[in-house]
Amino acid sequence: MTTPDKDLIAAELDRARARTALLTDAVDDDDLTRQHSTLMSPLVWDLAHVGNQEELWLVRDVGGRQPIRQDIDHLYDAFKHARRDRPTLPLLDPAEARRYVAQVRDKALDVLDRVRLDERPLVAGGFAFGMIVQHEQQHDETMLATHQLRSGAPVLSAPPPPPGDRRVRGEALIPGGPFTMGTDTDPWALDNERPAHVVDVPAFLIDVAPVSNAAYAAFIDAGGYDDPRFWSERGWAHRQEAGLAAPMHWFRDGDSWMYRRFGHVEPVRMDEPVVHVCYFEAEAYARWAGKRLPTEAEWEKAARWDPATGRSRRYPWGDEAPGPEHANLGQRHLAPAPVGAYPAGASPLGVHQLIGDVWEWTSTGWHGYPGFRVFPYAEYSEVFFGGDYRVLRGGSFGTDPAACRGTFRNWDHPIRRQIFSGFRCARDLP
Ligand code: AVJ
Ligand code: FE
Repeated sequence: MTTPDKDLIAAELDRARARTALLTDAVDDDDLTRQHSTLMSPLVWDLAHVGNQEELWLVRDVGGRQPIRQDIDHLYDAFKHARRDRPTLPLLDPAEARRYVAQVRDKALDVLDRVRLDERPLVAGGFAFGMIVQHEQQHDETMLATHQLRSGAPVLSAPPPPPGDRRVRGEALIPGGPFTMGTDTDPWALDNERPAHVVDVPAFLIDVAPVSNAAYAAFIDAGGYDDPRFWSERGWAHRQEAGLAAPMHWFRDGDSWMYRRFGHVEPVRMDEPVVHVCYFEAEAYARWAGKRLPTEAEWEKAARWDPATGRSRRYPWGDEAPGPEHANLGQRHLAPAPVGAYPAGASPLGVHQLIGDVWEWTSTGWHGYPGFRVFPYAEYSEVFFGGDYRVLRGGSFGTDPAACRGTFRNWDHPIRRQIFSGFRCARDLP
């Protein structure tokens, strides 16, 4: 990726804000301030939090300007108040929050105009601005997940994704040997993606596509949820306690499976990747199928390693920025695309849909790479290292391209499934 210029940075800030506006203007004030699930913040919290982070980093730190609303910092500090408690805080109301984020943005753009992008490491390559773009886009994905949890009539719409291709099935063999994981050179890569380091990955097989609803329904029909042999001890305990019996948002209608998606009720599309499953469900499915989840390194090697040159690229298809032909990203569609829908996005070894559609659970815990250095703040990544998290890779239909690449790392608790999470399987060579 070449170093972004100021026009591109401003355009990326704009694009993120247009998405935030779409997600928050779609509902009324009552809906914005209400909590739709104790797992999520009220949408109006995400809105002002996005502005507050932008104020902290771009206006105060990069710009060296006076605070706009220091008095509200504590309300929007994610470490001070758990999501479930946020509705009880004296938050900015929707009109105040909109005014606040607009005011911050005006100042941030003024800072962008005046700043020299070669003066401090924080702004080299436009990093601080890129970090804020990615932060807003990540909260937009979180807000999209909140939309999926709200009840009531649909308020979002988008065209359906492109059709699938049944020929995309089976596994690809990824040869053993070293590859470069992570990056030193991507100007907007976050600290947890650095540094680049060589990992020797033994040969393995990986599914060419994420696990589909058809395959997952077969696991359910085979009694997968009722047989502890397929589940880890923790997974089984969680399955029992939470009463898991199908992916989140699925329900039975006679003999068929239905799901509720952004307010629409429809039959489950069997050729789509399964979404809204937790790590423990993914693990159980894999064991039932005689497979396992890929490690994070396996996933990244499958996504980035180019057998022709031995180099690691930015995406499965190369270094070119994702276009609509490559991957289902950016909320362009409000669903994962059917298996096989993106032949142009496949890797040289024939692995499809690694980027976009659904976040993919890996078996790896959340950790820093060898030589990790906090940049610029520990509360983004480092404080979660070693905690009860599993790494997810590849982004979903709700992930913006600005916050998605072959090196991008996400993480969550293994019981979480309100995120757009699915998986694919891998196995050792027989
Ligand atoms: C990387 C998605 C786990 O939402 O908790 C947003 C991203 N960090 N604001 C999260 C994030 C701070 C983070 N995840
Ligand atoms: Fe945040």
